[in-house]
Amino acid sequence: MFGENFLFGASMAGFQVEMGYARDDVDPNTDWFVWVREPENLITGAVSGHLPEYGVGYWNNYPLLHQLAVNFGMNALRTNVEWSRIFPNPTLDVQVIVEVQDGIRKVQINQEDLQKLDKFANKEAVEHYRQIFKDMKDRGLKVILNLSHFTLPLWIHDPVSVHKGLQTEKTGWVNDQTVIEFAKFAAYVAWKFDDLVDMYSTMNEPNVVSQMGYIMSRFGFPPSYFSPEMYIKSLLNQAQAHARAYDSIKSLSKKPVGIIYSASAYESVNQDKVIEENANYLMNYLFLDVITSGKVFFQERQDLKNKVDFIGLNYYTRTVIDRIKPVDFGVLSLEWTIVDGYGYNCVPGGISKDCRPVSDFGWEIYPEGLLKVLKLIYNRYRLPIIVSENGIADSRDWLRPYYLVGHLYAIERAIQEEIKVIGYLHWSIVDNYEWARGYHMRFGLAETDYETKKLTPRPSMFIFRELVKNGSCDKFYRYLKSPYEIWRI
Ligand code: PGI
Repeated sequence: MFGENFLFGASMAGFQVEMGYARDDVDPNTDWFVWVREPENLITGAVSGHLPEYGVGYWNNYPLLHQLAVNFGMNALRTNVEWSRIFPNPTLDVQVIVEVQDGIRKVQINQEDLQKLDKFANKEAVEHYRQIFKDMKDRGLKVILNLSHFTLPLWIHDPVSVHKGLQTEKTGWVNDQTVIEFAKFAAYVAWKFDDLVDMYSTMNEPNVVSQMGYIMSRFGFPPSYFSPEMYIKSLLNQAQAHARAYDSIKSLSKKPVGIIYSASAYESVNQDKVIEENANYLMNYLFLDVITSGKVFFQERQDLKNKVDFIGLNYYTRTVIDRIKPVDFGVLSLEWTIVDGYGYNCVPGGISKDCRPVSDFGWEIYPEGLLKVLKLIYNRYRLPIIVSENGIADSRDWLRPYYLVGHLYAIERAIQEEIKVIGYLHWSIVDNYEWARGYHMRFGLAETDYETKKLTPRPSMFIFRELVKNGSCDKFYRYLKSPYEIWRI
């Protein structure tokens, strides 16, 4: 049983759903907006050629989407405020007190600073977001508000210059100043929206932002510039930005503040515990360790300690690894690599090397991995966990019913084992703009007709509603035996 207060809902991100009518809903001021129409990226195929302004149109049709959530048993929705909409222009001139000593230890933002920030803010956007969150609340939905989901304002990040190796100050999370600006933004958001918010998270998947930005260009993320130094720097700056934003929000709000983190189950091809532990540490723990224990490599930072009230866990699939001769990247050395044919690295629509079904994106279905990761993360941090993303690109809704039941079953098992899982947010409620892959990937419980903006529930959305109503997967156990035995332990 999931329990009475269990949060059942869906997650979205501003950039992926807001635009749709190519009119008053367009926000041209993010790195991603520029990135997906950059000629070089279009020619190399790094991006799809689809444009976000022909998307879901949530900026205007949010009541429709909120009602859809309510109709299908949801009691919570997660989205984010786009930093670029609130502050389309630099906030650098609002000078605040900053304590720097081997890192940014404190950013103090007082009432006067907030008043100053108010002058820089786009009031229309603030008011519009307030209407959106008020509508959520009016319909009885909990508002889980995230502050940063992949996009950065253009005045902070010029992804094309970074990609080309040109000289620029606008290096996003690599620049220390971004930490300070983010703390200001966080304070401003808490100041303006706190009465409408139930839970905050500071950022979505900082690990993915760094990994896709500076190590792996396969997913077409900005700035796609290979640099292990920038990878580490951007990761540590996001940890600092999280901690400073946590402080900012806490100075104005009593609501819980967490972080959303993408974790995967790392499994080696031949039970090599050493590399599994190694990969787990680097990919799953390192970042969360910094903001819980304050340990940054060999240093201890009191100012980064105990800065999370809950962990939002995004889980999609596992990662299978194998040992290699250590590769030296200067700042880090790796003795494992990812094996094709499993996890995120499968043939779209095929089956994995383990004979498990694979999504349209090429991601293997592996729900046992969610139970594994929940155990690992809970045992290490002892913080409440909300599964803040989980879903599948499946335009035919052919595998989603099994995916859904498999993963909710994993959560039910975790709860039985006294792991504190407080909610499940599906990715996503409707099809939306899948970053570099545009509209090709359909992650919605409901189908989006991008021409008419009509949202049509898929069969799995009805299953979702049944699961919520029953408060358990009991009625759907037979789904675990198909297709190809989705649950094996
Ligand atoms: O791909 C589906 C979703 C995105 O639409 C969300 O914005 C993002 O938070 N998703 C999957 C992941 N993260 C998100 C898992 C990690 C990942 C990110 C990018 C894996 C490959 C590429």
